[in-house]
Amino acid sequence: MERKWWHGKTAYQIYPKSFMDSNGDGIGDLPGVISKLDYLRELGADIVWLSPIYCSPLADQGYDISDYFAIDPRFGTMEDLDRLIAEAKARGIGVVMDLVVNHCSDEHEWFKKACADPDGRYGQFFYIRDWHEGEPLPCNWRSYFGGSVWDKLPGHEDKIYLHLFHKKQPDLNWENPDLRREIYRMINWWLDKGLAGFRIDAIINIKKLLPFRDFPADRADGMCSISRMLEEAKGVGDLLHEMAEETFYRYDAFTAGEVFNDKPEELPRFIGDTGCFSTMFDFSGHLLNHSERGWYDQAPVTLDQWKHAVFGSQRRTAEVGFLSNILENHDEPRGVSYYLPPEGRCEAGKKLLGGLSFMLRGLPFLYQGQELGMENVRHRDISEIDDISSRDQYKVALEAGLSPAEALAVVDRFSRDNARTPFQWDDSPNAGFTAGTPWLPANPNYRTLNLAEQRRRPDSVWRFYRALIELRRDPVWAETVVYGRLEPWLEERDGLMAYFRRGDRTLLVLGNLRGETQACPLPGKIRQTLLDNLSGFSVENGAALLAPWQFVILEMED
Ligand code: TEU
Ligand code: CA
Repeated sequence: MERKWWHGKTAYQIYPKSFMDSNGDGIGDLPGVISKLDYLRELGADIVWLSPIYCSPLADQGYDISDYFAIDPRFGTMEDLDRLIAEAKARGIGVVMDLVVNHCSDEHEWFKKACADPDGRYGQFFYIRDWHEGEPLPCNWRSYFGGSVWDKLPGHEDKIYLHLFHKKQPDLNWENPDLRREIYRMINWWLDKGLAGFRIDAIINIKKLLPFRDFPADRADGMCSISRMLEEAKGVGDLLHEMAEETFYRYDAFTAGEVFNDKPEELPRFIGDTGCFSTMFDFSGHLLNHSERGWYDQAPVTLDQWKHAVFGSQRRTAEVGFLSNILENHDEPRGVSYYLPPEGRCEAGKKLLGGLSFMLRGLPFLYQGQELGMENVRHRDISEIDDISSRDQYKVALEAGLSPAEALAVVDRFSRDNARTPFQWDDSPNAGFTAGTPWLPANPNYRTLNLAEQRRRPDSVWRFYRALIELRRDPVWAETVVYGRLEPWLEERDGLMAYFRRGDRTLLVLGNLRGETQACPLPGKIRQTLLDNLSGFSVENGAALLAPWQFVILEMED
């Protein structure tokens, strides 16, 4: 495998709206991010991904872009962004932006022109079809946020357009070379500004199954999940390679693909040496227990399930490339609330989960607040939820017969708002995020769970994450931590997650996934303990006695 400049880095996702508000309007902004660059440096982040800050009506929190070349005034100005890129660079941090090109906003001028003249140039930028009341739709696919993927084209009684996501997110027609050229021009314009690269949104969806057709319904609404068409659609790799050649390769840019529904044979073309992305996220944990029926139908995920899922991903990619390992992002609940059983949601458990994920082979991607062990929030009423996806899933749960209280509990478990509450800087009002009223209330636990408190305490979750990042950059360990082969140890043993990292040194990572002490047989002699989330362990008869939720990184004799 060819070595790349970004392999040894640690990446960090910022959700700008909820990171730091500089002007008291309750919305996080770019000057806020700039004011925290020293913090990011101190933590050890090398690559920072900003969720969208382009002009947007914020129907889907910025994933609905109305102008790819402008910053939304709520987030700041282009000057702020230029300053952010420059000041980050001065601290050795590369800025990565979100590339959202499966769709744009219905308020983008392309879509407005398409509505004005569906048969003209811009009509071809979208999927527009003739349709008359009473006729069947071109296909029965259910949009990701509920309802049909088809809606009436504004201003036309007899035309409809396609949107796989919200109706304010019309899909762009990637079959059209004219559209593709516009997109590549835009990407290069940004890379010329000095971006380190992009996180690429929902990208598998750019290839549609044409001609459109129905699939068997999977819910009472008569519609089917979009995954059905993604399984059949062929040729996304060709589009992605063209994009990479026209843009990313020319700049040696870093790209992280948000890829769901990939096919095994596509892996080398996606993240191999000449792949169209640098890396893609490992969503195997998030896909566990997934149900097409909806969130209400998903059983809680266990740590043992998670272990097998990530080991599976490691196996599939060992000879191919680098995955980006995540526990959470802006679309997911907080990792500690999702993966840890209630009795494990303590600081030891949070460090255990963080350490096990961070030490996998691949690029560690932290999500803002993860380094503090931020947790899910509880809501009293669905009206407190902002996220469109959660509101849809609430309805789905009610329709399936759950009571409002049960449906709300489901939403609390999965809601994207869990990740979107303000970053908890300190115990001052609104967690120190804003001097005004935050657009989404802070998690009330900020009074005890916050950065200022964790900074003061040597055994905090935050200090533990810092130690993990330092280990990854330490020249003594980097070769092994970054490139070392991952080899599971005692893989079939429930309640234990253990693996070797074998490089120029041999590390053994051990995690006790249970709230009881357990003896873990050791494969050899320990040379030293590099990291421990508790305070040591004893060895009896060649086995390490691991305390509940204990996590250790050991150097072993070869
Ligand atoms: O998410 C893509 C995606 O597939 C979503 O359906 C995701 O599974 C869902 O949000 C879970 O509730 C990306 C972005 O990360 C997300 O924030 C956007 O809403 C979406 O694309 C549309 O741009
Ligand atoms: Ca602001």
